Amino acid sequence: MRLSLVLLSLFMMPMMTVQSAELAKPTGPVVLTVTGNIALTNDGDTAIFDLAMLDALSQHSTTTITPWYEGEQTFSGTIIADLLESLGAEGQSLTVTAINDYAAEIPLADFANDKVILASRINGGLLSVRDRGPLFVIYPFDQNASLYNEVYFGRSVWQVKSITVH
Ligand SMILES: Nc1nc2c(c(=O)[nH]1)N[C@H]1C(S)=C(S)[C@@H](COP(=O)(O)O)O[C@H]1N2
Ligand SMILES: [Mo]
Repeated sequence: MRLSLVLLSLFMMPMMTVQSAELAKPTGPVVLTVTGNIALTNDGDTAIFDLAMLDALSQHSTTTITPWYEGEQTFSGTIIADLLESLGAEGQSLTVTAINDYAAEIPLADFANDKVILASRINGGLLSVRDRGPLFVIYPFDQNASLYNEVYFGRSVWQVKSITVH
């Protein structure tokens, strides 16, 4: 009896591993596609997210001056480091691509040094595409003055649609 239980659990283990490598599927419109070196997927070898899935990950708010809006604004959304960790992402950098196909290369070190978010909200309301949404990479410029320059502005991709980990 005990032996058969041990054998059963040994047999089940690889199945459980396979199952845990599956990410829930989006039920709403897909707002983000993540590809590349990730361990968890839900659509072939990619991970696709609706807004509810992004909202279910750790959230953070940053109140800051930016070059794109008048005065201080409060941005909130998913902490990119936590999004990457939740997918078992590994590598050196991200390529973040926008709806208009603008793309920027972001070293993963940026996410270890500062709480960079994939903002979905501005002052509590959804970022519309017209307002550079639905997702905008926001650095905490007001927390770290060394971010307020062209290098990080260029990595501040708005209207984000996909991320590749490599
Ligand atoms: N979607 C998108 N994000 C983008 C860009 C772009 O062209 N498209 N340009 C980047 C660069 S290189 C910079 S310096 C800033 C420029 O913002 P601005 O065009 O409002 O000055 O946004 C960054 N984010
Ligand atoms: Mo730029």
